[in-house]
Amino acid sequence: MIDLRSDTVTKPSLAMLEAIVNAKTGDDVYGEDETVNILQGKCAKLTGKEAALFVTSGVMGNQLALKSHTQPGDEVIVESESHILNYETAAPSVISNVQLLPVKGINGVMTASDIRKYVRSKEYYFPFTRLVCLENTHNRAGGVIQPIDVIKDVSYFTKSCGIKTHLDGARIFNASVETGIPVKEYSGYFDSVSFCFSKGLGCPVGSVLCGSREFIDTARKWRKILGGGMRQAGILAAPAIYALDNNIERLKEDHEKARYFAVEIGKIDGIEILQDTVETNIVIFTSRKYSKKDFMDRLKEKGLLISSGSYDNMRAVFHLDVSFDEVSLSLEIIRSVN
Ligand code: TLP
Repeated sequence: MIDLRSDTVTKPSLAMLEAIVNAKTGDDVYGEDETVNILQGKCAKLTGKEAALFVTSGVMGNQLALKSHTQPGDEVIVESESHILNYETAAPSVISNVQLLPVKGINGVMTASDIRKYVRSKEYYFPFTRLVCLENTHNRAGGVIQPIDVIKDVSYFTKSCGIKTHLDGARIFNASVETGIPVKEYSGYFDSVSFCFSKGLGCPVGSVLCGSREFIDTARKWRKILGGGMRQAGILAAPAIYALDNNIERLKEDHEKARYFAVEIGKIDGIEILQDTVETNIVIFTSRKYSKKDFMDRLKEKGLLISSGSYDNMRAVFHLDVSFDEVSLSLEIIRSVN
């Protein structure tokens, strides 16, 4: 089976498994896991933040950020196709008691002038606009990279109104290797940033949240409240360290696979690609001939898994466990069912 459902489906490599076996561990609830501490130090440095917190998942990173930045009754501005709004099980309302305000961007990109219109004035009956979240790369828009000038403008504008910013950087390394802009530069425009080890970096588990020391101390408390305090978590931090040292540059290969796939699938009659250009490792497309479910079932029968995107869209995600040959094979399968 060729699995293009997500870059989360990768299995730990032998080298990662060795890192797990050799990990020095301790009880992280006491702050004594050497490997977790090394990983957190590395992530803080990488993002230019004072501190970092290893967490179980991307959702936990985002939700701890929301919880630590906001007060109940606050409003949080997100892009209308963002992961936080669409795939996090309404957690902001459950955990933080905040209201999300979706702002429609173009291809996942909302600008400072889009956001400006939605910032509340100070009348007592309005919620307080506390936080703006961006997503880079943008998943539902098809791995779109947020343009750095847009990020700069959003940062400048939000700072000028005292609004905090969080970056859902689940796939920030995909953006960084493609643009050449360091993760530290991207992160510098935000109060907090989270990113995932369990996506393109190929780890079995884990994400990280980075920010000021005070912010991370608050997030650590909330992580514990949510049951996310881990003990000998070094066995999960070790593959993450391995991934940071070895698996970042190779993301470019995944982008090449995605671009090749997009060009070829675009030639198939009845298939339409969402993006004008594929910027990173995600390709979103629709079939004019079949319903989404029908098309996906047909592919599955022939040995290809893809995922359901938003609305009529289907999604193929490229990662380190799919070879160039398998990309060609998946195109053959798609041609054969179409
Ligand atoms: N995205 C998953 C699904 O939930 C859709 C995927 O397969 O792409 N932020 C972004 C931008 C994400 O794409 C994801 C995962 C997360 C956060 C959450 O990460 P996890 O799954 O580790 O909680």
